[in-house]
Amino acid sequence: MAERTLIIIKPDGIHRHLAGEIIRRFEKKGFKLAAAKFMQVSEELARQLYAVHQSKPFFEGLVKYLSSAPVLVTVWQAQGVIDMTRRMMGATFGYDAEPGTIRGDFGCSKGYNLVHGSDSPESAEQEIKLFFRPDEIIDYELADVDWLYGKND
Ligand code: DAT
Ligand code: MG
Repeated sequence: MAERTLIIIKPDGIHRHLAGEIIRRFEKKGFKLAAAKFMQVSEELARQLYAVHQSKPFFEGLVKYLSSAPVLVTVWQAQGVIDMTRRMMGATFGYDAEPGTIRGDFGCSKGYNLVHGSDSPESAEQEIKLFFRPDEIIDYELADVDWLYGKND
């Protein structure tokens, strides 16, 4: 099965009306949407998602940020989707991120950065489990799959 990743449109993405724009980029790239949930993340769940950053000075602020307003949690599927989505998101903060990336095009904050994306197959698997039951992730074939992934050789 092709790789999956967890992408969260964070509170600032929702409040700044950028959810559609962010989804549009992943959709047009050709990734398959496998799950989506609009929700308010509890502080406890935010702590679990960001557990690797527990000891960092910004951890508490990060937990507050993610749980402060609703988010749109999505799962996308494609071969190599983790690396591609990370590159499409850009560097962690908008002031460093290249133009053309999501963070580079829409943000310059030192705390808010619009979007979360898993950074490895292992973290993707763990993170997806935090937000979705197996039956909430939909397996289906895109109608244009041959045109999307076809090779000219
Ligand atoms: P990324 O979201 O690019 O994977 P990360 O995993 O290193 O970045 O950090 C997770 C989140 O923590 C990030 O989206 C924003 C926040 N963060 C990271 N470094 C920070 C810092 N130096 N100050 C404040 N927040 C930070
Ligand atoms: Mg990260």
